[in-house]
Amino acid sequence: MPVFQSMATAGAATGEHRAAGIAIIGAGFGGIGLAIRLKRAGIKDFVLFEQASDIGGTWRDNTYPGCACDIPSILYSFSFAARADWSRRYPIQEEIQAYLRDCVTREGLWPHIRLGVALRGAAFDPTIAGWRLRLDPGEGRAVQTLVLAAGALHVPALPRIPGLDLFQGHAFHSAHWDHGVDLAGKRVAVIGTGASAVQFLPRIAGLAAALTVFQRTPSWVLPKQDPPTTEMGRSILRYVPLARRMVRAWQYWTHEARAIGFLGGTWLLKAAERRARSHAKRQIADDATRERLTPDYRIGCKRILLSNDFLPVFNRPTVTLETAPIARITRNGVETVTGLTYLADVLIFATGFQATDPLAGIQIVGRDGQSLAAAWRNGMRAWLGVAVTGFPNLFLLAGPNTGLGHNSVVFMLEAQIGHILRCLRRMRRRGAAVIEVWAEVEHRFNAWLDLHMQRTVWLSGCRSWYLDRAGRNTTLWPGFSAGYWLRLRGFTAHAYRLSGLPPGS
Ligand code: N01
Repeated sequence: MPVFQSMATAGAATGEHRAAGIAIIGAGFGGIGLAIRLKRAGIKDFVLFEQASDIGGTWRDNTYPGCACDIPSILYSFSFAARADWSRRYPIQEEIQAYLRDCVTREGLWPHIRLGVALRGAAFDPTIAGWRLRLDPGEGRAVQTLVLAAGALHVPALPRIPGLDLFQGHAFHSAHWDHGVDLAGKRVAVIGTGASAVQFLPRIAGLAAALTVFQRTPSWVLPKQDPPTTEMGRSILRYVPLARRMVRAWQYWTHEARAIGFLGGTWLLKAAERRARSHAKRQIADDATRERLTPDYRIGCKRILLSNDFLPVFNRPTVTLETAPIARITRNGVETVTGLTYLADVLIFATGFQATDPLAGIQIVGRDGQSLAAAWRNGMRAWLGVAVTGFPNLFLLAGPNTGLGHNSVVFMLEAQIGHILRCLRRMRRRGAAVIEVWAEVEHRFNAWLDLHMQRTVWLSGCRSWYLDRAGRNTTLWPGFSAGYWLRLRGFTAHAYRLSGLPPGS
């Protein structure tokens, strides 16, 4: 079995020259969750490096008006750090950010966190059985285990439109909202109508003197049932843990059932489309406008959006929906291919993130001198999103194919965190210096993944950030999240090779 034999070259130091400790890169949901579990497990030799000046990840970065989550609060939080006093069914950005900061404080994690330190590169060094890190500001550091928890939706994507740098007004990306720009009375142009735009457009539509929305592809929009929580409800959740667990379980399984549609249950998707159409009918007065806002692809192919106030934005006389492709950006506006120019004082890019290339800025060099970028030149691949062959002692959080379109990604992160802990424990128990997923195991898993992906709605013929340049879905899990959890549960010892073991073991 040549694949297995090739791993014999994985050198492993023994004795006193081994690197020690764990470096976690990124203090968002994933990094913080892992840090909590490590500390509670009595493992203290870990550092969390965060390039920004605060923790929170995407919930720190995205501060656009109306920013909120489309997964209920009780699910979009750690099962091991439950909170009862969410103000609404769906959490708003400020609350999630406060929750994460609260977790860090309560769990005593601040001493483990280094803010303002970015990982620029990391190379696996077999002589120390660990990773040599290149950090910025410049310091070198060696650790045994590296966990990349940088997240999937953190590198803003700017469209390749001619003239981007010509614009003389204020321009910013929705993920870096410029709160210093007052939109009142301004001519505002917004490019993109995805999950972010749907949330902030209703908040700015009433402010701007004229708002032009450039839509390339319409999104399916369903109503958002988002009532505020009541004092009694919050008290029950706070004082009756069983009730909290039951509500969480109910929310989890009702969301989980939605996967049936994404995984081939077309009847369920058709029912959702009917609901979205009648939602649009209730909300958009003009038939022609409604038609332009109605997708022609199957619901779920792109992320389904939840909103009660996005579609009515287009009933306003000051709002223009432009669906002609953009030809160029000029000094003072946006020009379409039809020759129309929309003058703008402010240009907002709601154009999403580089989800299929999230680690592009970090040079990771594995066991044989191969970089992760080279290993992923034909698209991201990992074993269950957590480990990559050729990259020993490296774990990913929110790695390839671990995103969800139907349930809470925090659940997926918890499954990954539990798995990493089991790997670390086993290494420590066996005295192993190196752990690496077998190439054959990763290969078989990806063959399974590609096969199962075929029947999903995400490959039914739309353009979305789920797909990479080659049209392969490298972002979503093609199954039930419970199935993912089951696969990572238990140590799955067969998947890994341990080396650098003490003599005689
Ligand atoms: O980004 P998007 P987003 N010319 O990629 C358009 C998460 N999130 O920031 O559809 C014209 O969805 C593009 O058009 P098209 C969530 O997972 C979560 O809104 O590619 N238009 C699209 O309309 C979400 O899915 C929450 O044809 C161009 C838009 O820009 C993810 O983040 C809230 C263009 C990009 O939409 C990303 O959402 C917010 C061009 N050249 C975000 N290039 C929660 O509630 C791109 N577009 C948890």
